[in-house]
Amino acid sequence: MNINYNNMKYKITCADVKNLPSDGIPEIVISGRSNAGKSSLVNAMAGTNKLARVSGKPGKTREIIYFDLDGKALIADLPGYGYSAASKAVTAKFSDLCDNYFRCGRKISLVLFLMDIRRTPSEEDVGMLDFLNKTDIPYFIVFTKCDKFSANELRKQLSFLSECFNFADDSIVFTVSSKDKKGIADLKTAISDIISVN
Ligand SMILES: Nc1nc2c(ncn2[C@@H]2O[C@H](COP(=O)(O)OP(=O)(O)OP(=O)(O)O)[C@@H](O)[C@H]2O)c(=O)[nH]1
Ligand SMILES: [Mg+2]
Repeated sequence: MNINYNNMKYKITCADVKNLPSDGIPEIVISGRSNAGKSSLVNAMAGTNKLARVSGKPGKTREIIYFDLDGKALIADLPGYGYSAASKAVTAKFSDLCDNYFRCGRKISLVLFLMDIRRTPSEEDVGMLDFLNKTDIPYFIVFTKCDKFSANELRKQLSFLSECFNFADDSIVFTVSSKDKKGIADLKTAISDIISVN
């Protein structure tokens, strides 16, 4: 399907799963720990730095932010988990929102599960992947911030990560950089393929 990623627009902010939009078009969800680069990926895919709010401080995105992708799909930018600097109450509120989101029975066409390639996966990352493997929601694992590594370091880290996770299928693993745009075109093509069969 021909999708114009430059035609991505802000749609709605949801603090509660009661207010999620229902447009009947495929929904792509971006999930991962705080600071993994979720909002930056939205911007990189759209070819702008003005769409989603990005911050060096973890915990920037605190609600579910929806973007409309060329009228053909919705992109949901979730709050990150594992934001330890926030108070317990605030952290619980974020993770309740994410939990409720995944448990509310909504049809999700694809999860983009983001991890900063430099970091050893956290317990929550492993938990998220377990959860995805138990459901039938299709997902891609997207390693972000690849510009931080040389080609050699990247190879080493990917082999470490594939041992950690024991990926069944390499075709769902993407390495990207929102900074220098490496891997973004391939990811967009794979997302478009999913949208076209949903
Ligand atoms: N070098 C580099 N930095 C990146 C990349 N992607 C994101 N960052 C930086 O990582 C930090 C966090 O980025 P965000 O996109 O706000 O991360 P997030 O996952 O949306 O964070 P929360 O909203 O807090 O969950 C920012 O300082 C970004 O500039 C990348 O590809 N390369
Ligand atoms: Mg964010």
